[in-house]
Amino acid sequence: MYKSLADQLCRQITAEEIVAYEENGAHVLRGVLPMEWIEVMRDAVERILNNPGSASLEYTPEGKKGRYYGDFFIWRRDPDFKAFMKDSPMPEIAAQVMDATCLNFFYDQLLVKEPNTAEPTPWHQDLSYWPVRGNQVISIWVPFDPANEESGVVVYVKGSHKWGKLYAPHVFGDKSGFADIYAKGGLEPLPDIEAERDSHEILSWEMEPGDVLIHHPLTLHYASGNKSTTGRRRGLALRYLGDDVTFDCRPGTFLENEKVMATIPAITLKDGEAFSGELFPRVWPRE
Ligand SMILES: O=C(O)CCC(=O)C(=O)O
Repeated sequence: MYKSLADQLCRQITAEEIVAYEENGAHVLRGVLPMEWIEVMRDAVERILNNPGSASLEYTPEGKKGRYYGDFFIWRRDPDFKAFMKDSPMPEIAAQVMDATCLNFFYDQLLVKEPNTAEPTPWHQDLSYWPVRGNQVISIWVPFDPANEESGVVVYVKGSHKWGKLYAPHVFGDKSGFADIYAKGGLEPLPDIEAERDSHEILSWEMEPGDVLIHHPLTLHYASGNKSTTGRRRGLALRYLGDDVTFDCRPGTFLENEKVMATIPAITLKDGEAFSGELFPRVWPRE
């Protein structure tokens, strides 16, 4: 048990919650994470913000107000991030929701929006960016501050994971310059969901620390900038892979993103192989 912190959920996940996730492609789980983990991770997030990693991106253009900070694979350099993905209740959430017998960890992604940050997270499906095939894939989004209309909740197009579509990735921020990589995938462009929002059923939940969001990798989602003048919005997404997931070496994924790839060891998996090894460790069942 890491630093004597609980590895147990604060409560069991209900069958209704799992059905809601399966039907809608996203759901909120209220009050599942012990506050002691939130406190450890708030300090850990500050360490990363003060010492950005080489894969990190500042999505807010220089000279503009606020800060939208993104970072990836942080667990590989920070022991608290590592413990959080492995020894906290997080893997149990993924295993229960997907009914998975085994889980490998894919990666963590920090998404911090400081007060007065205009830049949104654009509409996207996570799977578009990933060299992944399979259905037992889940993202768990954890807020370390209250997330609300003002500070920027994650919003979802209900049921979009069942549309049978994999759209082209959408570039995050103006500066990331990955548009030509993503174009290689030859995927259908994403419709302008923001312009046609009224024609979709949008799901969103205001959240408190201790709550988490779960979403399927094909569910379309978005989050506004942080309009609050005082409230921070620090979020962390953990991605877990279950039993049916294999490596997909199609073009146009983050495998071609030099900034991310420079921070991790070379991926030696072959197309169709299960994720494994030091980079994608087995985290469930627990050791
Ligand atoms: O935190 C955000 O702004 C968006 C989160 C997100 O896109 C994700 O977790 O996949």
